[in-house]
Amino acid sequence: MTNPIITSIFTADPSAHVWEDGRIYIYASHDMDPAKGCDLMDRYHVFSSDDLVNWVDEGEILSSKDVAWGRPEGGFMWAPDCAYKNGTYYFYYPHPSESDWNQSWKIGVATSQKPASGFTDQGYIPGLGGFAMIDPCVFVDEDECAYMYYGGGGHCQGGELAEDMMSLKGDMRTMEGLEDFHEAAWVFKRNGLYYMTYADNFKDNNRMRYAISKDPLGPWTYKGIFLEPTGCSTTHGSVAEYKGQWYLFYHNQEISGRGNLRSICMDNLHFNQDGTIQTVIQTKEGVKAVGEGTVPYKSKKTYAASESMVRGGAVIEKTETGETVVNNFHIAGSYCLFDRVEGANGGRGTIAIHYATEESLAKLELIVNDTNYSLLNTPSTGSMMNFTGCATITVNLKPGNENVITLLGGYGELRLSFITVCLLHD
Ligand code: FUB
Repeated sequence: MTNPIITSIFTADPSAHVWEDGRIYIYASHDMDPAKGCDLMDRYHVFSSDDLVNWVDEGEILSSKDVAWGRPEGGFMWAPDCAYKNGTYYFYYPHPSESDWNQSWKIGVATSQKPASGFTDQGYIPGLGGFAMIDPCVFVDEDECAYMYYGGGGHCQGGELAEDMMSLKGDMRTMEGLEDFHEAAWVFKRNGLYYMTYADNFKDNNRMRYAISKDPLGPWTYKGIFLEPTGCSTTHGSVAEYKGQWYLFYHNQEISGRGNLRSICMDNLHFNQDGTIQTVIQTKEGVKAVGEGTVPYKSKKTYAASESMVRGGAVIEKTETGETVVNNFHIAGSYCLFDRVEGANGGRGTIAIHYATEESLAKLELIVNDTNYSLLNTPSTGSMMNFTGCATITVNLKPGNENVITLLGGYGELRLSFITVCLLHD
């Protein structure tokens, strides 16, 4: 596995947590492609792994259309976080309630009994929000007390959450001692010490800084910069320990070269003897596997294309090795339609698109039944004969075998080999 760790869709703002099932989960925001600034960000996806190398897209857990109190025009589903307490997962996300978005930020909460599906919006936390107040982070301490941190525009606040995890216990207060705070607060604990990490205001290339405290609500002692610019105008990260090693999760714009089409990454994070954090080395190689890697799929089915399934300029052809593939996806209007795709009892299915392309970043537009999943990345495999490319996304399928998956071309040259659909356990 290399960095970025998710390549098929653009993701940002990773919040990583290890839950009771032993897997590590990343709650990320989704830079939808084609990008329209940050306003089009929508549809949070969750990714899970038990070896840090094989990541499973657990699918979409919430979109702006699920938020009854939200901004009428939708979009603006910015950096989220998730917390677990007494058998319930609480998903926290910043979203405006009005068209005048930056004046009307709220912190919404959706809950589920499962870590990566079944979330239902519960409204927003009373008393939180306002101008530029974004990026919630919830830290649950060893004594089960939960703390909310959030902020933007140079202002960071923290406070205790009530037992219901959806209201405040007292007042929020300004987090004292942070230097050059911009946004992206994240709190974790190690050896009895609380750490707050955050993005700074470094021009056009934010960095990550951190501060420590013996109290979860500060005051904080500023300690320095530990992530230099990633090449992206924003920076946003989280820190988590998994199987005895600490990691930083962050985003860059490595795949797209654009600050509004970002990709999540992870690298090792090391502490010095005195508890200070060493500067994180950003690598292309990523981290080493920490296990075998199991995937929570209950079935897998392969679908190949035939003459009757291609239209608009797309053609079926045989490769040099006799394999049947679809070509001419570079033609606008070309498409390949797989009908009668099994969804069994419905629920989530991971679609894996197997392809070959010479282009650095060709794309396919994916439509499943009535839902447009927008553009999927199909990065280069080096040649139109090398079919090692695999673009994946998890979507919702209908029960039965009447699902229709359409792949639309017009975004670069590639050859499609086949697709697989893996159904996930609910
Ligand atoms: O992704 C939208 C916004 O950009 C986040 O809320 C910020 O932290 C920055 O990453």
